[in-house]
Amino acid sequence: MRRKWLAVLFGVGAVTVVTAGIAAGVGSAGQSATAKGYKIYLLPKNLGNPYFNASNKGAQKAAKELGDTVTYNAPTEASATKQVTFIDTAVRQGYNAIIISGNDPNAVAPALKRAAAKGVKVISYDADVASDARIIYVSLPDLRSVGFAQVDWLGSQIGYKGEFAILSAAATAANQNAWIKYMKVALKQPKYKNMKLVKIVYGDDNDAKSAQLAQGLMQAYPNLKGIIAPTTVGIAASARVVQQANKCSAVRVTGLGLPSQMRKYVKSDCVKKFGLWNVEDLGYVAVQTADAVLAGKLTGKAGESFTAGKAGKRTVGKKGVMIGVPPFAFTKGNIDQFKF
Ligand code: RAM
Repeated sequence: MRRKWLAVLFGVGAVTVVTAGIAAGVGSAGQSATAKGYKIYLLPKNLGNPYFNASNKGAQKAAKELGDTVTYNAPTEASATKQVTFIDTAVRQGYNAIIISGNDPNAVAPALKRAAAKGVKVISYDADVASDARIIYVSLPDLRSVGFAQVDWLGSQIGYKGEFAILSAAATAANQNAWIKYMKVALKQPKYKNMKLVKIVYGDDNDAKSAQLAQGLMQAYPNLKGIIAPTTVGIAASARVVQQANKCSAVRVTGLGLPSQMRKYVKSDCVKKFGLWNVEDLGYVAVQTADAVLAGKLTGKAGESFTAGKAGKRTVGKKGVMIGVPPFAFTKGNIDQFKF
């Protein structure tokens, strides 16, 4: 499986197989008669982020199918401290499960443990939280592959040579930090020896802040050849800034982006290649998982598996990590196939 995903990630060979995604195909036919009516609280890093809105679309489809209710709410700022208030509120309001993408794995852990002590089932998705503060992490594609791929996407566009910077999300986000860690591992390979990481900046998944940081990077590093933004907010802001500055070919932008936000930059040849996964499907699988935990079908033990509705079989791995979705790479040749 992993090898196939890698092929998809690095090339574009198998992409058409999964074009529409699972959630996109879930319509009224998927509605089940067994309305259990669980109340699930979906708590992303922040509101107003198109990535999480897309995850909510898939989440609502799963909820409809299962007869559950999903409430989607979060702070407007990608702040862990602010997420704590939302966790406490969800508990007070009698939610049966919380699905969270953490802005900081540890800062939200005590509140999540308080929730668990009251019988609330805690699942993380997208960005993990401390492993003892959740039952299952519905994970993104293999972190190492995603980190390595981003370095290669940039390298292949700049002749594997020159200075580049990383524009990330919150400095404490577990998903971004894991990818950055693997980018640094990748950079030790001989293939990348002439690529130099000059700076890492954190835009907190705030569009204005990320744009300002991208501008600052171009000013501070006149020889900058590229920006890797492992965040959908950061890559969209960077592409906009670079295009406005007429620097598309001088400073290559890549990383993780939503096809819907990046399409215009790809069409104008400003951005050549970037990646992500089907984020609607991620939300869909997360709700399916929460429902299965609530129904007692999953306890988070390695080796357990279940059918995540139309997404098919998913298996819990070590430390409760369950890969939710496979990765994709996007280019001008395939971007129109992706609607999220
Ligand atoms: C942003 C968020 C999210 C991340 C994507 C790639 O929308 O930081 O957590 O998974 O980018």
